[in-house]
Amino acid sequence: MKTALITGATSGIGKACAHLFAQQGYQLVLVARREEKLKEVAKHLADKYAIEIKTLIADVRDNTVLKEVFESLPEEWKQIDVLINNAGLSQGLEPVQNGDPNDWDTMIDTNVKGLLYVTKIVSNWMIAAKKGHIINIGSIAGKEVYPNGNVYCATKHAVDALNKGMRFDLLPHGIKVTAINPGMVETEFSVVRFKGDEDKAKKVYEGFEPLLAQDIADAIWFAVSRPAHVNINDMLIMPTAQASATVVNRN
Ligand code: NDP
Ligand code: 8X3
Repeated sequence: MKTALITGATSGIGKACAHLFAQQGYQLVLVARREEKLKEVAKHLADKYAIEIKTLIADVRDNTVLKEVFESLPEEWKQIDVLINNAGLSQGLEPVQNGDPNDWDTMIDTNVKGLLYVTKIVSNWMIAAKKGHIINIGSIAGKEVYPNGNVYCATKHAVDALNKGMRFDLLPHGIKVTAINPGMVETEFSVVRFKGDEDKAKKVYEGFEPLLAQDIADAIWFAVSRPAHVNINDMLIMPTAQASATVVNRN
C-alpha cells in the first residue's frame, strides 16, 4: 500500500487531494492545525474508503513541534511515497507601504519556512526508502507579481525557486519533484486573505467560473500517476476565464 502525506488537509486543495488519494487506495498522513476539522476529514475518508489514516495536528511554522509530531509516527508510516506541500496562505492585500509586518511573517513562515521544515524531514525518509515524489503547491503568484500581492507573490516565487532547487538536490536519490501552480481556485483562501470577511472573499470569484479544488487534485494525480521514468516539472493551471493573475473575463 502506498502512503501520501498532505499538509493543509482540512480545507480546499489539500482536502480535495486527501479525497482523491484515498479513492486511489493510498493510506494517508494528514497535517493541519484545526484538530476537529482534520479528524472529521480523516474519519469520513477512513469510513468511506476503508483505508488507514494518521492525523498530525501541527503548525508547519513550528519546526520543533513538527519534528516531534512527525517522528512520533510508527516506522512503517515513514515510508512516504508522495508528499504534497500544500499548507499555505495569504494574509492581507495592501500596498507594501501599508502592509502589516505580522502578516508578512505569517506568510513567509508558513509558505516558505514551513514548506522547508516539512520537506527536510520527509525528504530524508524518502532518501532512506530510495523513492518518493514531492509536490509543491506554488501559484500563478509565483510566476507573476500583481498589485498589492507583494509578499504573498514573493513567497510563491520562493516556492518556485525551491521546487527547482529540490530537483537538483534530490536528483541523485531518484526523488521526483513537481510544482503545481494554480490560478484562482475557490476555497477558504480568500476568506483567510481577508481575515474572515466572507462578502469580500465571495466577490473575488464573482462573474466567472473559478477552478475547483478538485481540478487541482486531478492535476496532482496526473503528475503522480506518470510512469517511473517521467517527471512533470511544472504545471500552471488557470480557469478558462483567467488569462493572467489580474486579467479575468467577468460577465
Ligand atoms: P485553504 O485556506 O482552503 O486551505 C489552506 C490549508 O492550509 C488549510 O487546510 C489550513 O489548515 C492549512 N494551513 C494554513 N496554515 C497552516 C499552518 N501554519 N500549519 C499547518 N497547516 C496550515 O486554501 P487553498 O486550499 O486554496 O490553499 C492551499 C494552497 O494552495 C496554499 O499553498 C495556497 O497558497 C495555494 N494556492 C491557492 C490558490 C487559490 O486561488 N485558492 C491559487 C494558487 C495557490 P488549518 O487552518 O487547519 O491549519
Ligand atoms: C492564489 C491565487 O490569484 O491570489 O495563489 O495569486 S492569487
